[in-house]
Amino acid sequence: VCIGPPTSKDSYLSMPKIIAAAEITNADAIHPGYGFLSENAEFSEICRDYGIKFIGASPEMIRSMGDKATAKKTMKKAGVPTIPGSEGLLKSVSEANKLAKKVKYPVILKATAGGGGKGMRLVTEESEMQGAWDACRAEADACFGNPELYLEKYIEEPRHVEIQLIGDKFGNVSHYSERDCSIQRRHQKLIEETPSPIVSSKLRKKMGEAAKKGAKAIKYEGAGTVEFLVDKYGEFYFMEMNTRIQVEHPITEEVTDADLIKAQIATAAGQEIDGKDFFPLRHSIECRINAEDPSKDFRPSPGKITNLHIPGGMGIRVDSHVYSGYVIPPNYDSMIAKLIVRAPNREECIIRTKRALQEFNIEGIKTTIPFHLKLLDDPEFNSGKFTTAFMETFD
Ligand code: MV4
Repeated sequence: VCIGPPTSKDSYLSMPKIIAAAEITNADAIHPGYGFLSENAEFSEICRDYGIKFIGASPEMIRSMGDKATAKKTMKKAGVPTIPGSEGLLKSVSEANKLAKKVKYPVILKATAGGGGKGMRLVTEESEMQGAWDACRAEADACFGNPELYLEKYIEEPRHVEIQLIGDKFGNVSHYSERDCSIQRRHQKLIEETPSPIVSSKLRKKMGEAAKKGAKAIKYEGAGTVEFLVDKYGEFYFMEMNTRIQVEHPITEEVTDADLIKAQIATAAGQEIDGKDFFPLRHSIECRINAEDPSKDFRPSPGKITNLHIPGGMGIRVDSHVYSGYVIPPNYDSMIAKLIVRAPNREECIIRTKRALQEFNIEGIKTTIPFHLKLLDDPEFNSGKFTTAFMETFD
């Protein structure tokens, strides 16, 4: 169904166009994927009004988790560990100064409407607070139309570890263990793995139970992910909750043998789940193959794929829509494929991922494949002892 011109604003982000496509095909439900309208409360609400099942969170859930200060308050009340800081929104810069003194510098100012890295300012001492406050509020207002901020103690060199969940309408919630997404560049994930090299089976159980407790408190339905920061002492703290399926969900499927999209559709259709949890049976790594030039600051590299060879064999999964002759338009996200590899353990998984990346051949455009090959040879990556700061020193 043609939903409009290439510009996303007039097609994939146009609610009337998507609803019209659903109407003319007599669709019972819409699976929103990730990005676009997948976490849009208004769209979730419109689907409900039109009697089309939105395979995603309710508008109320999207709104409550989309406001980060409210989400944090809700999780704290449910007994999920949170980072010390303000109880909700900051009223003034003097309140920010008072709280920063109490939790001790460094602290971080965060936009309540933010998330994913936009609208944040690190503050290392009181003399920086006023400037950071003004800049952060202005950025938050410009980006999200909401200048409200909250404050947290800054966790230095943390790991990003997230827990996958599925909930049903009967209040049952299962967790599917964690994914480690610590390797990011400008808040864009490049590679994800599970299990996390820093998560013991004891910590996995604790984080899984905490995420489930939070999800049950809000009667969460469908697929969701609770993001945690893990500090160098192995303490974990709630950061955000994503009310959608995520790009990196296949690695969870590869290690748990679960089908997360099937579980999403089943729970959206009102089926009951047993609430049992899923634990990793092996290791999995995902490399995001983007049409970008890593030697030119990862700048987008759209255009025609003139020749393509996709790797295969044992433990290799490639999720992609591209083929030889395909033209990557400049209008959308640059991710063109996901290479998802599974193996009995991390060491073998890294070796197998390197083999698959060497076999991958994409001609006509630049991709992140050379970057991944270099990363997988890095001693720090191989040791498993890296943090979210890793990319700042990797070149
Ligand atoms: C933090 C933090 C340290 N301390 N909060 C970045 C994205 C947004 N979701 C929250 N982020 C962070 N919040 C406190 N209190 C460090 C980050 C952060 C980060 C987190 C996960 C993965 C990569 C990151 C890169 C830079 C900063």
